[in-house]
Amino acid sequence: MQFKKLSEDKEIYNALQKEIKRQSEGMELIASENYVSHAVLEALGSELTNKYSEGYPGKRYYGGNKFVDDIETLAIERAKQLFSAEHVNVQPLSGSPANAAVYFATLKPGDKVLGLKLDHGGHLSHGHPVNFSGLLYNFVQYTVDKNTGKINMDEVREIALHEKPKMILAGFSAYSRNLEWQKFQDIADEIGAITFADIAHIAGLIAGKQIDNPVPIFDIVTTTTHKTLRGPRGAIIMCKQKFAEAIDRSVFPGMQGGPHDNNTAAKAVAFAEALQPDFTEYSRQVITNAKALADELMKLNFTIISGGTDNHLMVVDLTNKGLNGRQAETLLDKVNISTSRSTIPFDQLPPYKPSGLRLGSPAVTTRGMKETEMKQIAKWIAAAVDSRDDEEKLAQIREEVKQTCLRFPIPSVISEKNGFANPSDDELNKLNNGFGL
Ligand code: DSN
Repeated sequence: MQFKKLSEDKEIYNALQKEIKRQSEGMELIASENYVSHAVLEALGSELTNKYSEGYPGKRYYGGNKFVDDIETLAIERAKQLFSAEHVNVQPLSGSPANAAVYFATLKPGDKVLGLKLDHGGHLSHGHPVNFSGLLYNFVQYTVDKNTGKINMDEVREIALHEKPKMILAGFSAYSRNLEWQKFQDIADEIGAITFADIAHIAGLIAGKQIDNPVPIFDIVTTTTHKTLRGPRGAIIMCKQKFAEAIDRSVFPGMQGGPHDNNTAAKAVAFAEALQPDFTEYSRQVITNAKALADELMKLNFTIISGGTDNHLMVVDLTNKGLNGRQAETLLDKVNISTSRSTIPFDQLPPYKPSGLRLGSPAVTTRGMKETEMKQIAKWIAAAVDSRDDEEKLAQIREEVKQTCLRFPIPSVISEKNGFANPSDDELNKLNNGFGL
């Protein structure tokens, strides 16, 4: 038996409708999340999911790939244009597999890599001992400076000259300052190391020309496509031509089988959107909003690691507020504000209930929110923390958050009303008030 439409599968349909409602009525401050456009959702839900395409355009191991070749070639060309890349592989299924493919292409097990420590803002796949990266390779790590909360490039250089890693990795999942790409490259040149940047968090801000682009400088750069870049879940690898063959071989047949062609199409759509002038405006507003949120939180006596932000995110040290990141995450969920707990540099608490909370502005900016809403969000966070045992006050905040969210619709709201493939022009136009389409 096949379902004629999703609503006939009541269990999945009902859960999905609840999730759409949650996204619609909730303030999304998870720094790595965003809302894709209706066009990206259409590509994701397309018949391309039916196809197998192991290999690369013009060199497939299955028949019937003429149009998939066209789509993958478009995705590659658009990504090259967006990031000024010499070579792009658009097949990685997500960030960690992309990073794994980079290591497999360039290192042997046991080789030394220098990367940012996880609790200082790094990522699991940058050498954490429980991750494949830390298990297979010999990672040494740099940290942020205890006083400034910022990466000190003199210290990175000192460690690099002493340790002589084969690869230097620059990138983060919880660091709010700009990285000095050229300084990383200069240090790598001194010791003959490969440079690898993971720009998963800031790719959209780079594409929107608000943050310097490491792609023309670094040997290899990976990014996920679903964070500030506002595309489907997935990743890409960009590299200098001399690494192209090794990277492609590492992704397929080294790491992966058939690419997800519906995701490839959706990536191509997102890249085309990011090439438009309004994406520059979007990424500028993402940073403006993050700064407004950080400034207002600091006025309300919250401690922001490094004293502010240059990008879309910030890490709040909650120590002076008498609750940990896990408690804050749970508390804010109660008032429809989604956040993610975070370690802070030199954290005294364990990662499951760390001292910090990571906040980000990409999703709320896509909905069209600006500085006024950011200041209000900071006030709601402060009020929720101050009134954490007052259920009545929390209910009042939740209602205010919900009413604000409903004024800024998300693309998926369309699917709830009219069926996924048939939004009315009016509904599509309404989203143009924000940065949704
Ligand atoms: N899970 C992502 C994040 O939240 O930053 C990184 O992989």
